[in-house]
Amino acid sequence: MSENRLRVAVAGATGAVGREMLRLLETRDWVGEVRGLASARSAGSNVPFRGAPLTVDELTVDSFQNIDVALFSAGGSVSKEFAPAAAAAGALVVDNSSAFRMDDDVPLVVPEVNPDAAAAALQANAGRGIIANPNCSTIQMVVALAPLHAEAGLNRIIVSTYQSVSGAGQSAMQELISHTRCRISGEAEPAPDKFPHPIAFNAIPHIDVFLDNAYTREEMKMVYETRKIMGLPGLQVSATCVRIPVMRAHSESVTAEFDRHLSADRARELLAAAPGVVVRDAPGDNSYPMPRDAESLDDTFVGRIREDVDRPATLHFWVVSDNLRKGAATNAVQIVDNLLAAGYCLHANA
Ligand code: NAP
Ligand code: 12T
Repeated sequence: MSENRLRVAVAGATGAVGREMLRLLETRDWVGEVRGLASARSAGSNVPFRGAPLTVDELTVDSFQNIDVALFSAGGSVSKEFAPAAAAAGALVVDNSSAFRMDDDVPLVVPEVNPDAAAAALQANAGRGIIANPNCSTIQMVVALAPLHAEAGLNRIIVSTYQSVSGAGQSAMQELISHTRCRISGEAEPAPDKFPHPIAFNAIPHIDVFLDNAYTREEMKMVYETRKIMGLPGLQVSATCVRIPVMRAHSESVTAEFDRHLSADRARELLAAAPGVVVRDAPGDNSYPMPRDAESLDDTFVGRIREDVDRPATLHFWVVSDNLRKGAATNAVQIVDNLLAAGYCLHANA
């Protein structure tokens, strides 16, 4: 078996997402040798893997010799610079950044929604050897919407997000901790660094940069990525993305308009049977999804499912998932799981 295992590189191994990827790779029996890569700053440092320290190497164009699968999570500019080299060296790249998501010849994949799209990356003539992992906020929303769309035909989404600080990386998590401490002890807070305003005890309706249309790039990612993953170019989507002082797991209030009537009971039934979804919807018991309950889990949790007060084909619900897990590392690793289960050989130079 060991010679059949895949050699895996994690670019961004010291980051919030990269560490989570390593944790998941420990659980997969297709994983053989693992290489941890980061910038020159972290070269020589260690990250935990399989109960031992894994030495981190500097990411260079030569890092991907004899690598079968390269998981990238080191930012868009790093992906643009190094992912094509990794693919050219024979590795299948699963990229977590936004660098390639909207490229026509790069599949954007959520296994519960469009699993068959991934194989296009492996086509000898057309594939670029790169699969893009969608934005965290988009992933958990489409996981919940896909089973409802299959039944009732989705035509419009209005979504507001309540996003955790870990989406902005490890140093953003430190900023929430240190600013919260200052705020409680009465010390002066340092100037915000990872956020445009102090994040402690706050809610900031601004994630990523503002665009000319007054939406943020994070909001427009939800528009374009949702259309691409669901294969619905005409789907109407409007998003408001808000950062809140939560460490892990994003929450979303979703309003979904359908072509046909869909009752809340039927939606609950469909979601309960859907892969990767857990319904937590018992208001009488104060049971609904919350970020603290979703931490370090792979599922997408849905609750507060209810019919619109006025419109018969509109539902509202609340969806929560760990952005570092299903929103990033889990989805990326599941893409590889699925290709292997479908019988694809992912060995470089095979
Ligand atoms: P993070 O905690 O700040 O970690 C960044 C990682 O990238 C670190 O390992 C860092 O290594 C590495 N890195 C930075 N510059 C580098 C360079 N020039 N060369 C090589 N490595 C470099 O950030 P994160 O939250 O893990 O996010 C990383 C990426 O994942 C971003 O692209 C982000 O957009 C994406 N992301 C995607 C999702 C999603 O929705 N799918 C969710 C969260 C994040 P050092 O230790 O050397 O600095
Ligand atoms: N700005 O993968 O700040 O496109 O929470 C993910 C998370 C971009 C992305 C964030 C971001 C992405 C964030």
